[in-house]
Amino acid sequence: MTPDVRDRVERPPRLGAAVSPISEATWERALDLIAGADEIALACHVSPDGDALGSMLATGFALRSMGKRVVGSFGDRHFAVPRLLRFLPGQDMLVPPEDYPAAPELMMTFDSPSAERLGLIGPSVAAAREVIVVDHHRSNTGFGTVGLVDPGAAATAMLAEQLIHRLGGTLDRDIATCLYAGLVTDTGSFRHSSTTPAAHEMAARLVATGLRTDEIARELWDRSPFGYLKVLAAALDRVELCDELVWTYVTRVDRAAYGLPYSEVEGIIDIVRRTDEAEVAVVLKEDDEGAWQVSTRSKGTADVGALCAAMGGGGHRNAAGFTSHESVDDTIGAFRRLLGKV
Ligand SMILES: [Mn+2]
Repeated sequence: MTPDVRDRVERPPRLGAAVSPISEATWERALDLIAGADEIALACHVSPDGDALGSMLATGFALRSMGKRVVGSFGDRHFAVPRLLRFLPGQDMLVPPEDYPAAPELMMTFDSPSAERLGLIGPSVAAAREVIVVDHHRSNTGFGTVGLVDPGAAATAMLAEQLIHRLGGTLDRDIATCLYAGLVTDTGSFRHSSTTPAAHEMAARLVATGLRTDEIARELWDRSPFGYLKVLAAALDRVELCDELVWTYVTRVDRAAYGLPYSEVEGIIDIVRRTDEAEVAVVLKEDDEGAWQVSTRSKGTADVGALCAAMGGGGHRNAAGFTSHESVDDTIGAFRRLLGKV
């Protein structure tokens, strides 16, 4: 943590949108609640990605440095940090859902568009005295008592940085690593259309702390156990292309043969979606309970966020998902009808 890094954040960081929908009064309300709390319960969405976990842990570091007691969690039935996020610092803040406060005085949620997306710890939202929601999903339901929600932000990490700045926190290497993981996850390493000048400016502030961008990239994208290649091969062997829709699926039997946890197959969509002939890509991933977690991606014409919302899920225009308890054929059939490609 060098002194000149602090100088660099004196000017408030810019958010994604030209005009932030978050009023100064709302920021003040959030800061007041945090100032008055001794213990703060943090939460992020189930099966956390880099943005969810990174934003939560970064904020946790800042709150701890203010002397707050902090716990964080996400409500997965099998509570485990996805392997590719285990390099993130601050994991000693995490507690499993069964140890999470049932009725926190102050709760803060990260990257979750609804209380339901918090999974097993979702009920704490209704029981908490105050809930500060930090999120950038357009589909955010408006839950909680204070909404730090800006759909123009490329990542929740941008809102977390803003919050940390307003709390008077310093961007040290731990905080920067967590925020950077969020920023690069949600911008697809600055490839997605959500990548704004503000996103690059934020990256510059984070990289200036001396974090290792090469090591973070390797942890997030460039490593996997051998079994992943075999499961990927099975998924690609089944891939189908019809009417600008490319899709495939991964079963829990595929994964069990190589002891591969569910979280390892999240990235298969990024390989399938590269198909030139397809406008929309879909990967159905069977979780350990036998439900299908469906990832969808669009190149821009189709609004998969809206389609997934109609299927009971949600997300962004170009990247969204939903859960299905129907068969693969019925699920893809229903999706294709919504897409108008049947
Ligand atoms: Mn996000």
